[in-house]
Amino acid sequence: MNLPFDNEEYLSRQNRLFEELPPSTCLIIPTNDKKIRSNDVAYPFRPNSYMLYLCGWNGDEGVFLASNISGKFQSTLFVPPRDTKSEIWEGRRLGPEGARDWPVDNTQSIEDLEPTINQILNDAENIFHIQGISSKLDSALTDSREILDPRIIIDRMRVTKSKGEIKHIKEASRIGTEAHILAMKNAFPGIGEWEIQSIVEGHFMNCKSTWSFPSIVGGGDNATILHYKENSSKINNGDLVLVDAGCEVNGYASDITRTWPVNGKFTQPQREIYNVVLEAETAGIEACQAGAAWNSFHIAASKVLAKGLVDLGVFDCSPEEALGDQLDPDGPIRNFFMHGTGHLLGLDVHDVGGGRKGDKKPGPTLKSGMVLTVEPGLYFGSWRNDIHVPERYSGIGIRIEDDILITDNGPIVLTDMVPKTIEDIEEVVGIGV
Ligand SMILES: [Mn+2]
Repeated sequence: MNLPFDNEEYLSRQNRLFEELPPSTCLIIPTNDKKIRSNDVAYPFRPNSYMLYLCGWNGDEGVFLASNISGKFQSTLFVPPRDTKSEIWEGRRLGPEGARDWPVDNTQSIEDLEPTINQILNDAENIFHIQGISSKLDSALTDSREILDPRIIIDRMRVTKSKGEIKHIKEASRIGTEAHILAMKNAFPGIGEWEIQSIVEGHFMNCKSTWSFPSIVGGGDNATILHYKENSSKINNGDLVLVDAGCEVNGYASDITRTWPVNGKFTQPQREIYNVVLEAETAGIEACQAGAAWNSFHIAASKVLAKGLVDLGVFDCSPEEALGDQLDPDGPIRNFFMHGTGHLLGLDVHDVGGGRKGDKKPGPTLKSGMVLTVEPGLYFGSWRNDIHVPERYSGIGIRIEDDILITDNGPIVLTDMVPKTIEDIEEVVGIGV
């Protein structure tokens, strides 16, 4: 057995959660369902993050069940039973016997889950369960009373990372850093976006890691599509390429973006926009101070972008007018900067805890131990016909993204080894070809 954390860490998470749950509660956390890709082939399996967080079970079936009925805390992990016939095809199973080392009081066969749940539904007053993860469990629990959602509590716990969690995020940042540098070194005019993707993801795989989200590799205008996923165009001499890619270590993500000229030399207009985004990113990172409000780094970065675009003549107004007068900048700047400036990072690349545009919850006040991304960008899609796109910058899309650890002594950039200044980038691009 080789879990990413020692049992004490898992047990303390379970304890902290139950300290906030009412007495006579039964908590049921399933892992993700297997998903069919086509016919009888499944998509690569990714365990559910809440399951990983609470007990580390990473198998493709399993349910974590814990209760505090009559003041007695008890936890059980239900796992697939040993079954030679199935193991011949799908791989060896631990079975309940082999899973005994996991941070739970008991292990049982998943086949015993239903009778156990029925019993516990009788005994417990409150049922906490995350719906929408396992369709089987959702339907098994439909006829019971009101289902309560434990995520409000667990998400708050997940926002601040432990030393062990930070170690895994640092490792994901390190591998991601290497992958981005490899891509820069081996690029040349005419390279396919998919070839850059293969360099990046090949390195992830080489490091026994995997992507934390499908990699975005967009050359020229494709960089102006925020979640571009085709990665199927060749990148022309003179174009920039935006690479937004990160990997996962023990479930913990990195998320890095760099934008660079595929021929190793920025043009003057590219330079102008790049330096505005870089200055905005620097200001955003500087604003990541413990105690600051969640949107401080968004406002700091947006202010620099607005001023930069006014100075470049993109806006014929004051920076304040370009920014808009809301706390969450929503002025004309949003024509060219449409997304938030960052998000929490952890077991999910867009981690739980709030703060994303459209989230019901505002983001948390910044605190030591939080990890987040800072990623301002400017996008001048030549295909936009809803707004006026200045000719000089048409076809330029630039985003710069780093992973930031908040500490009481200021922000630490976990991905600061990826070249970022124009000088450093021009020195690296193409030197491996
Ligand atoms: Mn991101």
